[in-house]
Amino acid sequence: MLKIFGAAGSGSVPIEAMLTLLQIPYEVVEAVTWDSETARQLVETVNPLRQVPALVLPTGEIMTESAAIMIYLADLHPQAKLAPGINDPKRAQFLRWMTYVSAAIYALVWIVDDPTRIVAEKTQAQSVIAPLLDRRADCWRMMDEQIAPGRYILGDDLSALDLYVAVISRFNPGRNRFYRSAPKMAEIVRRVDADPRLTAFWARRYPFDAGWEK
Ligand SMILES: N[C@@H](CCC(=O)N[C@@H](CS)C(=O)NCC(=O)O)C(=O)O
Repeated sequence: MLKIFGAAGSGSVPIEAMLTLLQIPYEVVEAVTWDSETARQLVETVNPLRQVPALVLPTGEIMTESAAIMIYLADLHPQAKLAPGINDPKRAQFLRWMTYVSAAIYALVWIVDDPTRIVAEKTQAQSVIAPLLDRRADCWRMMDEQIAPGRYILGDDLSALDLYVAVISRFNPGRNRFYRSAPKMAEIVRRVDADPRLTAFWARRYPFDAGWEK
C-alpha cells in the first residue's frame, strides 16, 4: 500500500484527494511539521528536508515534491484523465502550471511559516511576511490572467492542477484574497470544493470551518 507522510491542511491534501478520486487505498503518517520538532524528526526518516508530503511507494522508494507526486500518480492512472497525456496539446500548460504553483507560490511557505529562518532579528520577522503574501497573491493574479479555462483550469475536465490550486489557494493570504486576485480560478476552486466525490474527504482533511476563507 502507498504510505504518505502528510498532515491535514497541508500540501499532502491534494495528493490524498487524488488518491480518493482514483479509489486507491493509502495510509497517512500524520506529521504536522510546521508545528512540532517531533513531527519534523519523524518526517526526516524519509525526507531530509523534513517536509511533508513524502510518498513511500510500494517498493519502498521515496518520492517528495507535491507537484511531481501528483503528475506521477496521474500518469500512472491515465484512465482517470487527471492529467493530459504526453501527446495531448494541453500537456505543456499542465506541466507549466503544476510547476509554477509549486515553485512560485507553495515554496514560499518555508519563510512564511518561520521568517526567523532568513531574518537575523526576531523583531524584523513580521515585516518579511507581508511582501511574501503580496507576492503569492500577485503570482495567482498573473496565472489567472494567462489561462483560458473552461469549467476547470485546462478545459472542461477536472485535472490534478485543479486539486492542487484548490488546496494551495487556501494557504495564506487565504481564499478571500485569492478570489480577488484570480477571479477566473475563484469559480473553479469553488467547484472543486463542492465536488460531491470529495465532500467527506474535505471534511476530514481540510474542513470548511467557520471563517475558513479568512
Ligand atoms: N516543495 C515542497 C514543499 C513542501 C512543504 O513546504 N511542506 C510544508 C508543509 S505544507 C512543511 O512540511 N514545512 C515544514 C518545514 O519546512 O519545516 C512540495 O511541493 O512538496
